[in-house]
Amino acid sequence: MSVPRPVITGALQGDIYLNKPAPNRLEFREFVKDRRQFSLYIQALQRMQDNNFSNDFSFAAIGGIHGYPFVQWGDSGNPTPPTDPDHFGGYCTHGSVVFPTWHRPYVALFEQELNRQANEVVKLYHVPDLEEWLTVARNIRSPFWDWAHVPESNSVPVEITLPEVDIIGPDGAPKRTWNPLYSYHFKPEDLYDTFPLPFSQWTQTLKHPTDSGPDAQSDMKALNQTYADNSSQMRTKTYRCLTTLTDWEHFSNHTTVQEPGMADSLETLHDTMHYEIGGLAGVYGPATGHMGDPTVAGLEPAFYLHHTNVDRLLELWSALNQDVWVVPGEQPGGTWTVPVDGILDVNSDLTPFWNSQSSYWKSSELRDPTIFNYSYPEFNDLYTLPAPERRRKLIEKIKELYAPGWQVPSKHQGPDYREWSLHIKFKKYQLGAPFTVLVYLGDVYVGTVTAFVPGRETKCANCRRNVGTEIEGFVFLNEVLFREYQDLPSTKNEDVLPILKDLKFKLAGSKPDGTLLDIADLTSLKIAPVCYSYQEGAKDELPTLGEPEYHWGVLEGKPGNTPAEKWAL
Ligand SMILES: [Cu+2]
Repeated sequence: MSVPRPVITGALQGDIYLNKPAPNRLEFREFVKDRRQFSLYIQALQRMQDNNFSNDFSFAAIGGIHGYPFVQWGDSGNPTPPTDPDHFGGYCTHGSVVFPTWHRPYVALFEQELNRQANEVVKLYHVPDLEEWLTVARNIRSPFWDWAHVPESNSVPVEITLPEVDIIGPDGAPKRTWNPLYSYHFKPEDLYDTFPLPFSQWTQTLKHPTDSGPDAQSDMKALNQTYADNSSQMRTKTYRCLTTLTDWEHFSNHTTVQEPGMADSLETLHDTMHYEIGGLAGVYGPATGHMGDPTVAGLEPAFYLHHTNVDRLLELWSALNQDVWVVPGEQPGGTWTVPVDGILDVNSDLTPFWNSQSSYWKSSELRDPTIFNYSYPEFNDLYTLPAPERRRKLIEKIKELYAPGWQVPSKHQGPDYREWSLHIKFKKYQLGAPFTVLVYLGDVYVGTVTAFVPGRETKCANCRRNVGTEIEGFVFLNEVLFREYQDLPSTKNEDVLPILKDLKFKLAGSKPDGTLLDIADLTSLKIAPVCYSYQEGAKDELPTLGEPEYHWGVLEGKPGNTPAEKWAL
């Protein structure tokens, strides 16, 4: 071995605090308010993007770990890609029990280089307040975009939509510069021309492409519209995920679990945000952007704002479920180093993330993010509290952040109150393309469940062995019921079931030849309305859910209608 292997340490610099074990990763909209911090972040990201693919710590090389160009990173695994056409050629693990823990060192790797570059950039500064700049540089961490915390503007952070941004330059004067969050511009050595169509013809990453031709641009209006239409549902989904799931199988990934969990997994929430940021052909625009396809998503700069937040949600959930961590499970489709359907557990190597010259990080070592020298602000001041009090404070914070923004009308409150949702399942590889199932009540859009899967022309070409892999998610109905049916007498079966006859389902996404997908194409779709009694509880208590009652077969004549006996198959 001639060149040392890249070892993931997390950010190397950072100060010691009394109220937290390591510097905070900050919410992006808070993060940008510190102009020094934002200026260093933008320039650090520019330098990462300027670096060449041959540098393991360049933006392109880090992004390429996730999927394309399907090459070895950091001397991990075979030097050549898997030859089996059923075998996925990236290192990322989706649909498996290590989805949350694999992405933890991945974001830490990004953050490690971001912090290092920020500390290089600050050396160029010759300003009177240099001490403050140096402090900011040492403590800079990868910010998270808390997409479930909906701002009054109901829009995405403006900084990801602008081609240029204003920063403070090394001489202390304002400076306008190109925005590395707007897109990543490919270099020939990134091998982007080996990506499948339409990605091979695009010289930069796109969010909601204006078309599938070579001149496509990002349509930021479509991005904001998609976010706005989904934000309230995503907030409800995030709240239900954090407060109702209590085991790793349901929480960690989107693959169907026999016993229903009543909320989206962390990965399912994450999948829909990939669609919201990248776009899928058919709803707001005509083409799928990079974030919508896992083989190229790691090259979109907003990926890291999103995945830092996914890591934070993992931390919030883990703090409420301290005895729960990775359980054994399969890796459908395999990865660069994991065989198809290989069994993974808490001691599996999270390749390609070296923790020394000869060993990899394992999920068992990654329970506490302090190991990568970062923390989250929700935990500040809680570290020294006794466990029960710490838990109560955390629940209170989660409720403040995510308890649904809509109110249960007073006439519906009480012991008879029921929550309604749709349990949605489908085979994720059935259409050979990423897609999302859209739910409407009458003509009112309600929510979606997304298949964040590679397009057919990728190396996971046929995925025949995993063609049966089923994923699941939920769409919550009470908000739209209360808003659109104000005369609704109660949330009991006899009052709600007749309304569900107004449900409509559509599909967004396109075939490799560009033609739009239709809901009728998704023959594996199964949809069942489900309800349960629901009590919110005190501000520092988790909600209580009653036994779920499934209403199979009531969507007669609609896509996905499934009789009870076919549901589990
Ligand atoms: Cu992702």
